[in-house]
Parts: sequence; structure tokens; C-alpha cells
Amino acid sequence: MRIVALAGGIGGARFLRGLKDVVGPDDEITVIGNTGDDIHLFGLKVCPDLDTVMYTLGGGIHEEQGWGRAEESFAVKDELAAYGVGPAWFGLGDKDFATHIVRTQMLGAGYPLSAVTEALCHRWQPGVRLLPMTDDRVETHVRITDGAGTRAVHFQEYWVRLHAALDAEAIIPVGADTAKPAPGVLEAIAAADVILFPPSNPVVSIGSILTVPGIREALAAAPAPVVGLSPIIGGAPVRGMADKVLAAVGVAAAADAVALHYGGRGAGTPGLLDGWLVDEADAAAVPAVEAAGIACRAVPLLMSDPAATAAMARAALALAEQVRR
Ligand code: FO1
Repeated sequence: MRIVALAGGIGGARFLRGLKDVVGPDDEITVIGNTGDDIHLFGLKVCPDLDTVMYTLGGGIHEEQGWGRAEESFAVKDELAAYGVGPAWFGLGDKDFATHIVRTQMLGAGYPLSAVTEALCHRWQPGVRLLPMTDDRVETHVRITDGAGTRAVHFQEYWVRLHAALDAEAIIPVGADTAKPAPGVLEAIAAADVILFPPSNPVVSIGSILTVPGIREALAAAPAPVVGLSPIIGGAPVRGMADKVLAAVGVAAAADAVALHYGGRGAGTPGLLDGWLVDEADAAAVPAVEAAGIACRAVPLLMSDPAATAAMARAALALAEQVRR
């Protein structure tokens, strides 16, 4: 079976680990990773979501933190700070720096991000084919207003430096309008037997992937069933700032509202989903989702341990079989 999953960072990566636990040796997983979170720092190209997937599936992730490398040190960051060179608010560790140096060196030599990602994965052997959503530069910016006025800041600044404390007034995917899907992305979607939206951020992770022209259309036209898992449980994101960025696009932080935001592919509707999983705490949301032509089930959706995560992946694949046309 060919499975395609769209993924952001921590939530997507952890779900993929559960998915890998339940698929067979002949199944192939292609991950289309968000690159809207990418940032250029110290002359280096940093791809947080691609790296989070790569390190998580490759066994190098800092487990408690969910991002960055295990057993990390920060000598380079400290030395940069001693020169007065920042930003100090973004925690790049020494081991992680090596990834960004290799990536930036290869990009400078003319390799596209997709080829660089493949080369990095050669070391980490994540057990999935990891594709960036695009080889082109796309950066998610967030419009905020504070004492200094209204301006757009990079998503990482909004999240890491400002802790998403200010309202996100708009989400701006800079560069997305002229970006092209990376090689293999549209082909993987068209050839998939199952397409999954893990419980990643629907606006700045999966939403960012959907802003690349051609990807949304390919998903809507794909013969495979498309099943998503709610990142919202009981009206709040399991982690991260999904509530803040959902508000920026006029969507309530609710399991059913996110499904309706993606939309159903049922009879005549132009949406993306055939199936949607909500947490048991949101069982009351099931009828509203089903009324939109999306098959919906309430199951435990907390990735509290590997067994619980594997059960979620199994439930998503089971729902995909039920809605297969
Ligand atoms: N998240 C933080 O909350 N603080 C950090 O200092 C930080 C550094 C960082 C460095 C490399 C990397 O791959 C990820 C990093 N993250 C950090 C996570 C990241 O900001 C976000 O969680 C994702 O971009 C959202 O998916």
C-alpha cells in the first residue's frame, strides 16, 4: 500500500512514528513536509519541520522537547552570543548546526531542497520518503500589532520569541503563489492508496502545504481516500498555537470546525476530506462533520505513548478503508 501523509513538525512526526509501527514491510510511506516554517539564520537554511520528521523517525530527536537533537550542546550559539550575534531566542544546538551547514552547503552548490533532504535522510534512514512541499522558498509570516504598530514577523519569531501571546491577525505564506510542488509530490498524491492528514497544525503546517499551487487540486482529484485526525481536542490544541492561527483565518478552535475548514469531498463539494477522526471528548462533533459529507469517528487521539499513537494510525487506516470509493 502506498500511503501519503502531509506533515508539520512535532505532532506530524509523532503520528508518523505510530503509522510506521502499524504498516507492513511492503507498504511505502511518502511524507510531504511543510517548509513554510523554514528560516534563514546565521547564513544557514533551517528547516524545522523536515528536521523534526527526519530526527524523530531516524532516532535522533530530543524526545521531551519534540524538536532538535538529543544530547545537544550549545557552544556555537554561546560563541555567537559572545560576539553579540543573534537571534538568541532560537535554540540551535551544535549537532543541529551541522545539519544546517550541510544543507546550506548543498543548496549553495546548486542542489534543490528535495535532493538535499534525500541526502540528509541517507544518514538518518527515517523509513519514509521525505519530500519538502516545494523546492522554492516559502516563508510563513504572521501579522501582529503591538506597541510598535502593525507588522509581519516570521512564524518562528511569532511562535518562539513572542510565544504566540499576541493575536495573529493574518497568516501570509510569502512566496507560495509562485512556488511549485517539489519533484515527486504530485506524482505521490496521484499514485497513493491512502492519504492522511496527521494531527498537525491546519493553518501553518498542513495549511501551508496546501498553499503551494497544484497540491490542493491534486488532493481533491486523488483517487485515494483522504482521512485526517483532529489536532484540536476539547476546544484546545494538544500542543502549539493552532487556536491562535485558526482565529486568524476565521475558524473556531473546535474539532468539527477544522474538518469543515478542510471541507468534505462528498457529492459536489470542493473540499479535501473523506474521513475525519475526532477525540472521544469531541464525540458530540461527529454529526456536524458527517452532515458535511465527511465520515467521522470518535476515538482516543492523545499520542500519550507509542501504543496509543499506533492505535490512532490504525483507526485512520481503518476509516480510509470504510470510505474508499
Ligand atoms: N521551538 C521552540 O519553542 N524554541 C526554540 O528555540 C526552537 C528551536 C528550534 C531549532 C530547530 C528546529 O528544528 C526546531 C526548533 N523549534 C524550537 C521548534 C519549531 O519552532 C516549531 O515547533 C516548529 O517550526 C513548528 O512546527
